[in-house]
Amino acid sequence: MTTIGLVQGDITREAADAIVNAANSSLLGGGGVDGAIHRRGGPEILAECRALRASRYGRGLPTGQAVATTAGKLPARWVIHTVGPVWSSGEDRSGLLASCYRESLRVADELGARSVAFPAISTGVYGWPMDDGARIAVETVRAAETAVEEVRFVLFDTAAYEVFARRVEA
Ligand code: AR6
Repeated sequence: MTTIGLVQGDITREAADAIVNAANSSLLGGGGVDGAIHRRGGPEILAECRALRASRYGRGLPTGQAVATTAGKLPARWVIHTVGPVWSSGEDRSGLLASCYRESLRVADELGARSVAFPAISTGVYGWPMDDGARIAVETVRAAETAVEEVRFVLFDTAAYEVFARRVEA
């Protein structure tokens, strides 16, 4: 049984076995969560990302998939990088967003991680509406078959926290 917790704050401050990065296919950094993780985690994370690009992911990490690196100086053992879909009003990409949560938990299981902190994937630069992003996040984690004992959603602001809280209570 996986427990779901909610925290308002900066995910780079969370102590968990693994924290999830809302990355892009390049794995080479960006803004939002991704920028904060590389800034605070230090150059070791980027070095492992570059090595992944030079080996398994020559063409980048596909949307909906996940891969782990060290967490560098962050208070976690691993960063699990996943690539959310860009929001589209014309096309339903929710399967890809659900896949980010499912695949991140699968990677966490491979690592032996027991606690995982997630941001609200795709709800920033990638434009996904917060309420729908929260619905997919909570439903997918609840349905996942995983040995992860604790999933914590780390929401940047009060509004996002309240949206997630309503979905968790629903
Ligand atoms: N801690 C927790 N949540 C945060 C933090 C933080 N430090 N910073 C932002 N958020 P985003 P995406 C929230 O844009 O939409 C990057 O450039 C934010 O308010 O980080 O998946 C990547 O390189 C929002 O609710 O990720 C990609 O190119 C949520 O985290 C692209 O952005 C996700 O926002 C990915 O876009």
